This record gives sequence, C-alpha cells and structure tokens, in this order.
Amino acid sequence: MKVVYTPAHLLHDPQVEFETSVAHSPFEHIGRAERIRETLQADPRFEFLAPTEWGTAPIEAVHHPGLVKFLSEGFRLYTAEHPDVSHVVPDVFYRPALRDKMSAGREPQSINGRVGYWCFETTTPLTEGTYQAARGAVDTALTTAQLVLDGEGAAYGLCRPPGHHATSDLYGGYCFFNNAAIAAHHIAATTGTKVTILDVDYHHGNGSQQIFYDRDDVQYVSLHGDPARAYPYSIGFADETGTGRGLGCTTNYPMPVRADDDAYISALGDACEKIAAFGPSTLVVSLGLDTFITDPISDLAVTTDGMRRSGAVVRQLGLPTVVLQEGGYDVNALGRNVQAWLDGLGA
Ligand code: Q9C
Ligand code: ZN
Repeated sequence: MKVVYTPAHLLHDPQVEFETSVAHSPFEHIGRAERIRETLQADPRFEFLAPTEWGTAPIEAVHHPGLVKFLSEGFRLYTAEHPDVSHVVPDVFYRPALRDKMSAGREPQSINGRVGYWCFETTTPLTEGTYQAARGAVDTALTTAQLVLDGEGAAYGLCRPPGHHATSDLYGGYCFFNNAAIAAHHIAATTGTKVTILDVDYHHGNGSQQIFYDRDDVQYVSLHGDPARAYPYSIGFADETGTGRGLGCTTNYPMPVRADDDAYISALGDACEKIAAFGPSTLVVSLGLDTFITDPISDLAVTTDGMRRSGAVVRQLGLPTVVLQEGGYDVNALGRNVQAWLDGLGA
C-alpha cells in the first residue's frame, strides 16, 4: 500500500496544551506521526512517497478564505505585538450571544480578537510553523485521494496535524484544516460522484459533520464516544441526521464507556450497511486510533486485534478507500495500531 508522508508536520511542534484548566505537555505532538512512519517504514508492504503541492484553492472550496488568511499570517502578526509568545491561544471567544439582538458581528481588526474569532477552544496552539505543517497535511490528503482516483484500491495519508474538528470557519481540537473534508469534496467535485466519510476517531468529527450537513453528495458516518461525556460535547448525537438535501446523509453512533472489540465491530457493521445503502464511489476514512484501550484521553476498549478487524469490516465494502490519519495518543501503540488497521483493510 502507498503511504503519503511529509516531514512538514515537524514544523508544528507545540510544547504546551491548555486543557482541563491546566497547561500540560501536548497529547498531539510530532512523536505521533514519527512513530507511525517508523512502524510502516519497517514493513515492506508499505511504499512511501511525498505529497505534491495543491495550493489553497481546494482548501478554500471547503473553508472560509478568512480562516486560511488568518492561519497564514496570525502567528507573525500576534508575535509582532507580543514578541515572547511561542504558542498563540485565544483569550477572547467571539460567541454569537455577545451580539444578541444586534447585527451579525464582523471579524475583529485586532490580532488578539482575530484569534478568538477563528478558533473555538484552547487546546490548539498556533505556532511559528503551524500553517506550513497544516498545508502539508492537506497536500498529503489530496495526494492520497489522487492515488485512489488514479486506480489504487486503497492508500494511506499520514496527515498531521489532524483535521476532523475543523469546521468551515473555525479551527480547534488539534485541527487547523479539515484534511478529510477537503479530500472528500475534491473527489465529489471533480468526479461528480458520491463520497462517504467514515470517521472512526474516538472524538466526533464535528467539523466534517458541519461542512457536509446540508449536502447529499457527501455522506458522513461516525462512531465516537457519546458526546454526553466526550469532546466536543455538543455535537455528534444520534438524532443529528442532516438537514435539507442532506437529510439522512449524516449518521452518528455514540458509543458507551469501555465499548470493546465486539461492541465496536457490531456498530461498525451497522455503519457499513448505511454506507452501502448510500452507494458512494469512494470512501474516505478518518482514521483515529484513540478508540484504543489504553489511549490516555479516551475511554473505549478497542484492542489492536479490534483495529485489524475494523479494517477487515471496511474492506468488505469493496470501495476505493482513502485512509487519512486523525487522532490516537497512546504513542507506543500507535504505529502497530495503524499497521493492524491497514493490514485488515488489505495493505
Ligand atoms: N478534557 C483529535 O483526536 N481535548 N482531537 C479534549 C477533554 C481535545 C482530539 C479535552 C481533544 C481533541 C483529532
Ligand atoms: Zn480523536
């Protein structure tokens, strides 16, 4: 199986994450992608290649151009005013209720205000190299999609930073650009065919759901920790099924605490029936391995064998498959879990 990887991710190297009201070392760090790279490079079934450059047009087909502009210049403008800052994090969030009863707000002019206008939470620091790394992850996703469009049965993009929490207009959840959504839209728009995003990350992909919520050409199917207890807390419930033309094109499977391999595989089988009924030409998998039993920020109980079984269930769909890396924070197990999942898919 072909693997798309770029060392550009090393440019996003945060040293701190503000989460659960404390500053701690980040769960999302460069060692994650390097561990996956090392494991797959040691396995002769995987062939590595570098992404090509796609520019900003495919990004702006999904995201607000203002978000792209902010991420491209935000660190430079912020540190011009605050030279000692290495991790830009918002201190004001631009909540719509601030302007209740007034006209819709506009983007603030001050750089401090702009950070909170484009970011929805505190765990996703903007650093000096973040924009270049995020562009590299998008190029990785698009290059992986192109490999599948050109005839590969499946290919894997080692995207970092991840993407599925980024909405059309907001970044957060360790995500800047929504790599999977950009790839899915690119496939749907250039081929005129239907595409499904199957999101198996522990966290609900709120960004992917939002981007496609009113569309009938891209289906979004997600298994995730129940938002009643799990980040992002406010989206990903089973009664969210799409709107307008997109009604019925979103399916959520909120999972209970400690769901094990059998429980997970059962829900995944159901999800695959929904996918087969939609009839996509191509599948994009948002592959998070944070469902793993010892993941430090999650509470499901999927084992490495469960990862292999998951890949095998998806293989049964018989669809051309673009697999893109999302989360997964037990770094010691991350390489072998990706390897097992891709092995099940038929690496
Ligand atoms: N106390 C991905 O896996 N922190 N993002 C959760 C819970 C953010 C995860 C805080 C988790 C984001 C791509
Ligand atoms: Zn996750």
